Amino acid sequence: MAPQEESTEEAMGSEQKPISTILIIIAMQTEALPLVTKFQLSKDTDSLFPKGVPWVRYHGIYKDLHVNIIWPGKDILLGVDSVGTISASLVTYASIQALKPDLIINAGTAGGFKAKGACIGDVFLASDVAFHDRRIPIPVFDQYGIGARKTFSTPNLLKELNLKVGKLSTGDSLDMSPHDEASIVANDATIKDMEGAAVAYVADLLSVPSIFVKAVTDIVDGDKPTAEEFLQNLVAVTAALDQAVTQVVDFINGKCLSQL
Ligand code: FMC
Repeated sequence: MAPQEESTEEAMGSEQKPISTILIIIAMQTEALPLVTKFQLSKDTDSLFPKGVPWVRYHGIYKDLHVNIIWPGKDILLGVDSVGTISASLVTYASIQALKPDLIINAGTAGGFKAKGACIGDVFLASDVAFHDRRIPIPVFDQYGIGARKTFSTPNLLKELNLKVGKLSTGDSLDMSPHDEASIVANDATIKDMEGAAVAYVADLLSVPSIFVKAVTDIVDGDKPTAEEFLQNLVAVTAALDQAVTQVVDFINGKCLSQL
């Protein structure tokens, strides 16, 4: 058999075997810890990651799944969660290399646009992701900067769970400059975060399907200051997020990628 045919068969095989290993990438400790408890995961003692990095892996068996929660940890100098695209890309890359997951779930909080139907506490499954702070006004580089891509399609999961669907726009700021706003509108986004499109880029690069579960902590086009609203709602909205992620994982259990 020609090598090309073999690899096609292999690829089809992985679509049809039950999902075995999942990687849940979560930027903030507050979001991650309730899920660590829920899935009864333990902290990795013998880190897969290079010595000295703050990245943390929690792992264990939940139902028929090897579940890994990866949290980029606290910044070594400042002691705050390592949010944003750089840490998200690095941990996604290192975790895929080490764990060869069947599926990635990027779970987290996000800002939502009420004009597009988002409310505080809503949980979204992103249909598409793109960046809003990588402006390169040269033909084709402009599209590279935006980095728009579709997420892995999960029609059955959507039918089963009560999640909203919308496009996600990612950038490295919590606030929104007028430039960012114009790009977010151009991206047709309903929700805005600081990691999603970066995780999607790395997952695509290494051919791992990825989905994005995002809960709305703040209304970007509302009248409250974002940082204040975000901090006020973080804990309560995290409960909704964690409930949705548990439902997603329960749905995935025992299924193949093609059944999602
Ligand atoms: N804009 C951008 N990011 C976020 C947001 C908003 N209005 N609300 N919540 C978030 C997410 C980001 O993805 C970060 O992980 C964290 O919460 C805020 O630092």
